[in-house]
Amino acid sequence: MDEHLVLESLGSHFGIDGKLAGFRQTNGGHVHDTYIATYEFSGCRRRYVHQRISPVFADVTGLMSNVVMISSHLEKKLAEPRRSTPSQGRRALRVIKTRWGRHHWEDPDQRAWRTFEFIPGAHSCTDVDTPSQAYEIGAAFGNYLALLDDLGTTVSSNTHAADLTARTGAASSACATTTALFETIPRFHDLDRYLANLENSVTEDACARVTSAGVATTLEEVLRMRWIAREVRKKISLGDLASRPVHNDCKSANVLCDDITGEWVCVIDLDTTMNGYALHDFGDIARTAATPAREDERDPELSRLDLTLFNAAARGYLEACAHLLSEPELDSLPLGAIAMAYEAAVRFLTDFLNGDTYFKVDYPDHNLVRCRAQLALANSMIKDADRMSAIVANLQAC
Ligand code: GN1
Ligand code: MG
Repeated sequence: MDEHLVLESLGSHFGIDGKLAGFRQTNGGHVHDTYIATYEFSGCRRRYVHQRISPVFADVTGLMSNVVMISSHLEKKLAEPRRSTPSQGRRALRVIKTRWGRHHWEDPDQRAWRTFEFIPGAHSCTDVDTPSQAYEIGAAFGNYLALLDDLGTTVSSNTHAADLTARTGAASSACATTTALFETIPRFHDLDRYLANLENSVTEDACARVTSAGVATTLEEVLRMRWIAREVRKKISLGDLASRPVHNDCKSANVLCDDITGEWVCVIDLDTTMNGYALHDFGDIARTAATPAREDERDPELSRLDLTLFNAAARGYLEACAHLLSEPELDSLPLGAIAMAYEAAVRFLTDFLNGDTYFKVDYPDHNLVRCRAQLALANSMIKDADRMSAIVANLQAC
């Protein structure tokens, strides 16, 4: 069905009474399609975010039960009067239900759509140029981890349990203490899995791209760096890293910052929040907020770690959550930075070889460009690994 016709009908499915005045697509996010729609209600205008959910999420009911559970938990926590974190102006995402009380709606082509309240006066922090911006990104995600720390102890029989019950048909009483987050994408940060996928893609070479210009050199470099996967596996197999609710996609663009003060307002894109390791969250913060280069920078000289930005981002993160992290977790954070830049490189190269079926691209070799930028960043982080460790050690001592 034509996308515009679907967009025009969304207001009626999501119980938005006003008249649609217009919509625009945003360019944030590599997997979902996101639109900001304006509705008119007797002379007033109100905006909503409509999102078409990517098919990479196989179970939308499970996904949305997580999103609703997390956002209502965050809303409650941010409203607590005695929070040590100033929560004025801080917000949680609000999901708009369909007219039938569900959290998503399927269009005639079985594509799932959801709707959020629009958060005015804030922007997504795609570009990070200053230490104060880097600090806010770190602080937003550090607070996210801290706010979710008691998710397991405060949520009991709730929407999540009810949704899962509806889906699985399980007796609802059995879910009274269900708190585990639904696993929206299994083995999401398993580098070995991503490397195995890459090897399959090389063997299949579905789009005859393996022999295209320069690909062999990039592929060799990626494979030479697979020791990073071994290091992460080793660290995790020691068994002393806590598995806790983490965001799992802590890129700077997933933080909304106030248009005037620049302070973080809201963490968005909760879709991959699952039990996992702090090193992956911290790693993505460093990958996106500790370099002024964009994820798809063409000049490898520019895709490098900036230690001033790193220090600021790490400070923001650790001020908010270091008290919850164990010594081994804190020690693992710099490896997380290297691992996440490398993981992104592996995934972008795989998708390039597969013909760009997972990440949206703006031009034909976009995923290859992204891969090379992330490789350059990973290499720069490897060179500065000791400095990153010293910064983390120094900040945790504060
Ligand atoms: C994807 O969709 P977006 O842009 O929030 C991806 C992340 C990657 C990121 C790279 C579900 O996130 O894992 O790190 O691109 N999300 C999924 O920018 O695969
Ligand atoms: Mg995401």
